[in-house]
Amino acid sequence: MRFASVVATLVAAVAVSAQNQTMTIQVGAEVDTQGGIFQFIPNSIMAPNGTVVNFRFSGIPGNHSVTQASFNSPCQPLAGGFDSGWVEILQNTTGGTPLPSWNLTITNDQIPIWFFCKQLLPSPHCPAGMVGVINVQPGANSLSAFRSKAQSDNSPGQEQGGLVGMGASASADPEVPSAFATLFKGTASATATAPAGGSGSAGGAGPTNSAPSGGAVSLGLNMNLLVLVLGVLAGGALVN
Ligand SMILES: [Cu+2]
Repeated sequence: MRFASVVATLVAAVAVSAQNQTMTIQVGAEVDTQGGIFQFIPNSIMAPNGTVVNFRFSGIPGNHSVTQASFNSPCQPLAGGFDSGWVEILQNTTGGTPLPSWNLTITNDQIPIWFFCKQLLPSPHCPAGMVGVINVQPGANSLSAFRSKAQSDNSPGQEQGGLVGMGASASADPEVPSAFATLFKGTASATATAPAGGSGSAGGAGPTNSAPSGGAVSLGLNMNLLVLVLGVLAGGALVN
């Protein structure tokens, strides 16, 4: 009997929230936001089937993802899970431009939908607390337990998921205003924001310039090739 009344209360609560079929989750925050940059706000919602969860990439500047995980591996992309890809937001110089956003529709509200941000720079966001859940099940795994697990995983997985996930799916990539934001999908090296490659190619200029003869030119070319290879290796190291 008591269980039935609890269920009735929950159903009523869900029905109220379902009146508005769109719910918003903020992705990333500002330095001076309580709780810091690395968070989803709110980080836990209850969303019945058909709800459109509108993720708004609002940390400016920032570079974040919404990537599905399992409870047991909070910072690793779930096989067959959804993934927004990385959305990089530069300074919004245009003012008033709509923020990048991504719509995810809930297709199974009987399972918890765990997610995290897979960004590694400047430090991994997931272990810092950038995790969340939709439809946590009462009496089962909690968000606080998920967050605790996340803290011990300092190597968030970088695989790219799809639009269709477990319990939720999107019909399109994030909408990204080109004026001040960019969408990256694929491997992490695509997002490798400058440091590795940039410094590598700058170092290549030295030996080439100091070489007057023909033989030295080919040495210079080889040096450029070496630098290129080193740059790629450095990029790979970043990924790992
Ligand atoms: Cu992030």
